[in-house]
Amino acid sequence: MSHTMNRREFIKIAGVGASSLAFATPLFDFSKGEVLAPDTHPGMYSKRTPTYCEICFWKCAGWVHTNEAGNIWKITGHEDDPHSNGRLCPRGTGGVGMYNDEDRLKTPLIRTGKRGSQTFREASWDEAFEYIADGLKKIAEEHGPECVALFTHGSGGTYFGDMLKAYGSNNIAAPSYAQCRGPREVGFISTYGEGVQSPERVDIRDTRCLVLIGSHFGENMHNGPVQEISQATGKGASIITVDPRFSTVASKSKFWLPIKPATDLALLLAWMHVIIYEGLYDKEYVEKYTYGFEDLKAHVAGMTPEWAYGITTIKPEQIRATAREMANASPRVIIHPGRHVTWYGDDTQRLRAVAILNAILGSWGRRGGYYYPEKVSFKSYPHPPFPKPKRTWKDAYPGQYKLAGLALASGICDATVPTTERDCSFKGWIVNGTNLIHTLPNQENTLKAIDALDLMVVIDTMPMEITGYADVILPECTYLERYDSIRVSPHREPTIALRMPAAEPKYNTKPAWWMAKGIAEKLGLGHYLPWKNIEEKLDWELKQVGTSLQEMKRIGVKKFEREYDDLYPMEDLADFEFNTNTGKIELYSTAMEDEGYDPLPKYTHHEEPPYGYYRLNYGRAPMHTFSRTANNPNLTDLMDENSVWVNPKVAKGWDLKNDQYVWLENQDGVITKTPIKVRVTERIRFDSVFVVHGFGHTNRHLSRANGRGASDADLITRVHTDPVMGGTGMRGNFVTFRFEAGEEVSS
Ligand SMILES: Nc1nc2c(c(=O)[nH]1)N[C@H]1C(S)=C(S)[C@@H](COP(=O)(O)OP(=O)(O)OC[C@H]3O[C@@H](n4cnc5c(=O)[nH]c(N)nc54)[C@H](O)[C@@H]3O)O[C@H]1N2
Ligand SMILES: Nc1nc2c(c(=O)[nH]1)N[C@H]1C(S)=C(S)[C@@H](COP(=O)(O)OP(=O)(O)OC[C@H]3O[C@@H](n4cnc5c(=O)[nH]c(N)nc54)[C@H](O)[C@@H]3O)O[C@H]1N2
Ligand code: SF4
Ligand SMILES: [Mo]
Repeated sequence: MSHTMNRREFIKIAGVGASSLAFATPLFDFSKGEVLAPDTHPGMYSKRTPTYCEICFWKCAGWVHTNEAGNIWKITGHEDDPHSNGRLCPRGTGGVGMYNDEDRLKTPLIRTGKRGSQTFREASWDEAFEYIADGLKKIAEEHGPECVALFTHGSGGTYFGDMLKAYGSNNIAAPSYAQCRGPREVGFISTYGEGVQSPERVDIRDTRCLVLIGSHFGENMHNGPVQEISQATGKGASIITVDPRFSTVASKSKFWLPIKPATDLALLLAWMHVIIYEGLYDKEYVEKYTYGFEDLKAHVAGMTPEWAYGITTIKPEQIRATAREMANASPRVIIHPGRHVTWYGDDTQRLRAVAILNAILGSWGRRGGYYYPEKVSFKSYPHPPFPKPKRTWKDAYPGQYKLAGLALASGICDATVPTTERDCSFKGWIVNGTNLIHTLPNQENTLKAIDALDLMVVIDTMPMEITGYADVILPECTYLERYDSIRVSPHREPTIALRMPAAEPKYNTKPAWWMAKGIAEKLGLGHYLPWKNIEEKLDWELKQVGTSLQEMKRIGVKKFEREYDDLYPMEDLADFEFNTNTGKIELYSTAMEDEGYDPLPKYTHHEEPPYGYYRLNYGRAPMHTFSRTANNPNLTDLMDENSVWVNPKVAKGWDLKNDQYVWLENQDGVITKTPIKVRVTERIRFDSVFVVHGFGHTNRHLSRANGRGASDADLITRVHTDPVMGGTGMRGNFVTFRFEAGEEVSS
């Protein structure tokens, strides 16, 4: 029997019934979506090895099953893992497709033609490392090592990060900050002195009311919350969804508020108004824990539901009814902070408003609200202290983005484009597991930056848009073929998980730790990564917490006792000092005030689409994770292109028909590189269109993804940068329809 699953077998394992597949993806039924079929192939496998999933950043722990021939044939969830509870989402199950993808990068490549011309020659690992080390040494001599940056999203980043720090730079940026959850962390830290973290510390399981502002769970398939939403609604919890689009979860909600895009802050302030002026807030909690309540009360005095109606198009009685719904559930209510929150440039302030609303309802530190997670404190293998860099990316932005807690991927990109204002720009990029061309807004700017580089190294598993611009491409083996760092993430119970190889790496591919160590050695910096191999490193680290590599290979996931027995420290109003300037939950933020930002969130008006244009809205589909899965044979089988959602009124005006292909053109005259299918649907407002991110690839080596669907990233040329922390607001772009292709883009 072949070890590669056919479509029917795959669907069976993913638990996606044929009937739910008959619906378009957004109707994915998450109540039974991720249930595993029992082992239907007795005797089919001889072995299972532990892993954690790399298909998205929820990092579910699971088991990789290999058959007698040593081939991987399925992946299942790990029953002891709080991220997966024994069940994987369809993407996680489909991870096998990543291993089997015949388009994978197969050997190191060195560029031979012009940058971006996609002409490479095969190289040995030694040759590739030599090339990289030479390039890095030259940059260090001419400009200083601080002119090299690492962009990373994914597990291997730790190793390349250590290599970079040993070299003398700490410019390490992940797009999951400035293009994703950065504003949320800053908004919550400035309110509670702590961030939301990942996995989010929301106690959905025990909530009575879940408020989702944009967060489109069910399409956003993060496993834990999707499962907990089913649990909570099963116990009678209500959901309030605020979304201009009728999302999957909107269809399961008691209230759906189809808000006018870009106006959420007005709704949040009006909710505060109702809750405060109707006396519905948690008075004891507010009294005991918060700072600045009277200021907040005065601030929202005029922000009535009638005021907000004019802005949001949500009727005053709807605003009141939903505010009361939350208050009735209080403190077991969650105004969910969302995850991808870089929308309009005032995102930290919007997330501050979310944080404040939770505080006045007393949900932080309470059951059914926000819990206090714990993680295993994990020592890493000893190494000499890294040299101290003389400069960091922040020096490029004096007086700006003062509350940014992590490096900005977009900030480093901008500081790579040479200008006369800066005396030094970035000269070298190491790009690991992030397809920056589709990930950063403003592609033209990204390409300008790349063009100015002396060295660009890309570590990836697949030939993507970004690999096309590399000087050196290092092919990583997939997560199913390698060890990585131990997963240590905060949860209700501290838990660790092991990833180990379930099969030999295919082709001439290698794991990140091996590459980082090899490059460090070529640079004469091998002593900073002093372990012989990863097994030795992991075993040493695991022994510090009372386990071992041998034990973890057997059990995969290990739970630890909590150090503090305080999952809900504010449940009974016990004394608590918050890590803020005042030691209180700061409704009025002194940290924001000290840095010159508004201490209380204000509504600001955002530009609306001009006549004939529609706001470009984007999101997720349950079967895909952006670029990561674009070419995955199991997942392209389930969804192989995206479509543009168009309201029937708009479709009529433009005479658009279902399944017709069009191009989208934005306010700056930029046209999608590829055409996209029209989907006429009432589920989107007349002022917006919606596309799923992750399609419209142009790398011709992607046999399944190339030219399928269109990319929202092509159209995000306008960026509204958050002054507080540098997040890139990407939803202020407007598009119109075109019936022919733009001019061929030269590369
Ligand atoms: N299947 C799958 N799941 C994923 C991912 C994936 O790629 N695939 N990616 C993961 C990652 S990295 C992240 S960050 C999360 C992102 O997931 P979320 O945090 O849920 O993403 P958002 O972009 O906040 O939400 C998208 C929704 O916001 C709505 N929206 C657009 N504009 C507005 C507005 O002005 N106001 C309001 N209220 N809503 C608006 C859209 O209609 C859409 O339904 O998903 C994660 N889960
Ligand atoms: N236009 C637009 N831009 C966005 C978003 C959006 O919705 N629309 N979403 C934003 C959000 S929320 C986020 S989190 C970011 C995500 O942005 P990215 O993390 O850049 O996401 P991907 O585009 O999936 O890039 C993943 C890359 O990693 C590679 N890869 C996969 N597995 C491995 C591996 O094991 N090892 C290595 N070395 N490489 C691997 C894939 O082949 C791919 O090239 O994008 C942000 N940018
Ligand atoms: S949610 Fe799905 S894709 Fe993400 S880690 Fe879990 S199984 Fe993998
Ligand atoms: Mo994200």
